[in-house]
Amino acid sequence: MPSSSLEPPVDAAETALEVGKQKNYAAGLPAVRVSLALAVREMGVAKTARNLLQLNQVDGFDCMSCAWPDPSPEHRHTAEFCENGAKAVAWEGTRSRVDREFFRAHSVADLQTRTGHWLEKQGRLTEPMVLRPGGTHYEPLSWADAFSLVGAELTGLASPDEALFYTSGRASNEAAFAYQLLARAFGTNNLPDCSNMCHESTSLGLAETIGIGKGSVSLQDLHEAELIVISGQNPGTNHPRMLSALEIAKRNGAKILAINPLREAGLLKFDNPQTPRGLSGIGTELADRFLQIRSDGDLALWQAFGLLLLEAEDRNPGTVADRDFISRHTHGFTEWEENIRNLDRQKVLAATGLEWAEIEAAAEMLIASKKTVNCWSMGITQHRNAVATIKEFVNVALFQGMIGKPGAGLCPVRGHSNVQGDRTMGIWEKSPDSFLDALGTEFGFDPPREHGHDAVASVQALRDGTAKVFIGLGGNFVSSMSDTGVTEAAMRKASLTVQISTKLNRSHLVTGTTALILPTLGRTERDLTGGREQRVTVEDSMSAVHSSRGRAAPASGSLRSEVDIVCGIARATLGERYAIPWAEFAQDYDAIRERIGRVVPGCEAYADKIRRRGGFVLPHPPRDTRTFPTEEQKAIFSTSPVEVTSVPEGRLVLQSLRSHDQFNTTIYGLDDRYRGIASGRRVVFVSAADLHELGFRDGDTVDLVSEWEDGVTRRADAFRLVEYSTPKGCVAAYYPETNPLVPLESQAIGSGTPTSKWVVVRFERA
Ligand SMILES: Nc1nc2c(c(=O)[nH]1)N[C@H]1C(S)=C(S)[C@@H](COP(=O)(O)OP(=O)(O)OC[C@H]3O[C@@H](n4cnc5c(=O)[nH]c(N)nc54)[C@H](O)[C@@H]3O)O[C@H]1N2
Ligand SMILES: Nc1nc2c(c(=O)[nH]1)N[C@H]1C(S)=C(S)[C@@H](COP(=O)(O)OP(=O)(O)OC[C@H]3O[C@@H](n4cnc5c(=O)[nH]c(N)nc54)[C@H](O)[C@@H]3O)O[C@H]1N2
Ligand code: SF4
Ligand SMILES: [Mo]
Repeated sequence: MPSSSLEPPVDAAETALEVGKQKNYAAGLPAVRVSLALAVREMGVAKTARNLLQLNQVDGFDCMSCAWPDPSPEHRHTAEFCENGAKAVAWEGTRSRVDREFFRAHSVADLQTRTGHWLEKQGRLTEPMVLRPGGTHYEPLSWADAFSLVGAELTGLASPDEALFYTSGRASNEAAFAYQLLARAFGTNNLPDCSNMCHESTSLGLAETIGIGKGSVSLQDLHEAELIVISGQNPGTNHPRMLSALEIAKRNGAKILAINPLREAGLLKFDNPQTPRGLSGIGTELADRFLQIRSDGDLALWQAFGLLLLEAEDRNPGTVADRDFISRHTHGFTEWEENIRNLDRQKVLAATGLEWAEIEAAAEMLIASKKTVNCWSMGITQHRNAVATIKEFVNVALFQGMIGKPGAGLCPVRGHSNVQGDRTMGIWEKSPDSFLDALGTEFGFDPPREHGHDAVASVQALRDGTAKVFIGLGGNFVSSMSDTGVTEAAMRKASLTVQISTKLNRSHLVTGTTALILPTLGRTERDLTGGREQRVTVEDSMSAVHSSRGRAAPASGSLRSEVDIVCGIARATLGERYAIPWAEFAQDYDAIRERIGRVVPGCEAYADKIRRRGGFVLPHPPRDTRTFPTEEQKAIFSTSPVEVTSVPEGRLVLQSLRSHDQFNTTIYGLDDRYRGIASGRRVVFVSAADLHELGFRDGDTVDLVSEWEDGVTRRADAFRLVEYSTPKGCVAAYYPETNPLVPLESQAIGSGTPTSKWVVVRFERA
């Protein structure tokens, strides 16, 4: 079969690629230097100072980068942000603009040859633009015309289920609530979101076991923990302020166990640039033990931990297991114990690539700890066995009674700053009946009950012609989704694609017959919708909800807020249907918050609660009262078989991950400082043993070819091999460049998340 992938363009500057030494610490002075240099270049000196001083402050705006929580108001610094938060602010606050002259000068065909980095670097979008059927260039149009165009297309569909309402995790709670209401009042649950590609496995694994798909810890728990386990996460790059929390925990005596195929700098040592110690380079050592695990070996590892904990309990009854917790609060312990006692150690060694003694030493850390926090991110969720792995985390936590007590708990670390909030607000293709009932009662209609499409199913529906309109509330669906070739071909079959965006990206260029760009305000900007100063609200990774208000002048006078745009589309599409007061919503976001308060569980009196200094924390029954809202009203022990997934001779397992200089498909620059990469992104990190065995050398250029059961060959060409410390058989390269290699149907079991961390590839000499 021929290659299925269109190759996204490659940056000409990549020829300057340099490979240096991998770092063994994160942050320090370079972090300050790099972030300030980028901020000043993009925003100028005065705006840099103004913006950064409001970042994550109680009366300022919430960092739009990751979902890491803020310390309580009294513990906040004047500079409560990290290098990557500063980069995100600078990127949004840039002085560059993409206006109608820009689009006149650049045809869509021309823009398709540019990289994602180049596209976003051109600056902020300034006014609504349309690409008409057969058109070569985007042209300006009025907001009124843009809304009627969307309304006409949506109302002309044969079924509401032919429309897809995608959300990226930056949308505020108010925008998200209005958006899901629009989709459901229109008649569909097709609400795919970036969560489908991200922490869906977490949401499912936790909902099925503890009854709620969210983490059970607060920042305080992290500070008080005796042991913090960090699996499948690179906090130094992706959640940099987590390192401050780890530093506090270490000072309080915590131990850290890190589990990762790569020895990420931010897991090893933190030089906190806000302390003299950090600036002098003394810093804080982080991981006390590091397990360099093979890809997707975590399920087997945690079953081995389970076994070793059971055996330790046998030796010293009552010292490891929390019998009281198990008997009062859990279900299924006996089956789990039986499954674990039969564990095949050889399978564990094969799956993890670790020595039994290393696993034992790590298990000793769990055995010794009375307060363990278990953290994870994409290295766990984007695997075929992700849901089973997360359930195994839960098993071990339940055995030791680590849920609902201070200093302990489960800590999935979310990605996008408001991805968790969007879910709370009903951005979910599978929202439960209880939510739909409340929504229907509040607005006087019967919401559709049939589950909608998730991200993968959305591509399939476009591909198969059963979906025709795609609306993106933020994000860059084309580049963030798996199987770029298939996804792009599917998007081109749409009749209309609409992107509500701040910056230009590939999703504006790979479009349906008609395409719209609707430019929106960012978090940093003053929102004067309805003639008054509006604020929005967001929820972080630890369920804390608070408000966010930007102060900067908008990038252009024509920008509209996300709320205003959603309400505009709703009015043009639904008119007076169900008498939903869209105009009032856009006039005063408190009108939306009032409805949120009546529909969303835990948000009663929402409009009042978010006025509290620092906001409020949403209820979480397992954390708060050790009640588990499952069918059994107990936490569930589950059993899963361990599969050792082997790959054919000469093949390798590729994981796709983030460099230090990107936020998802937003590429700030071409460096990955901690991994020693400069001026380029087309690299593959590979072990010395694999290089030797396959007959390649560091510095060789190869094409990556992925192999999947459908027999289709997917390629991504011209990557430089970089010898690196990674387990034999496991290689790594950046996303989104490697998305052409991830087969659409390669998904995590149950959650449907693309297996971005598990792609079988071979190298071909370029
Ligand atoms: N600066 C910055 N911040 C971000 C983002 C960004 O792009 N840039 N993205 C945001 C988003 S949306 C998200 S979801 C998060 C992502 O945050 P992370 O999950 O930290 O992101 P990745 O770069 O995908 O890193 C995955 C990590 O998992 C490890 N890993 C891969 N496979 C396995 C495995 O099988 N087992 C184990 N134990 N580890 C494995 C990898 O080596 C890597 O360290 O970050 C958020 N924050
Ligand atoms: N191979 C591979 N693929 C992956 C992953 C991986 O690890 N490997 N990770 C997955 C994960 S975890 C995620 S979360 C997804 C991310 O998928 P998305 O959320 O779809 O992608 P982003 O790159 O975050 O979106 C960037 C765009 O968002 C727009 N934007 C920025 N700020 C705002 C705003 O305030 N409002 C609006 N309306 N628009 C804004 C800008 O136009 C920008 O170009 O990618 C997934 N894809
Ligand atoms: S840790 Fe995340 S939320 Fe905090 S400042 Fe850094 S990027 Fe922003
Ligand atoms: Mo994510």
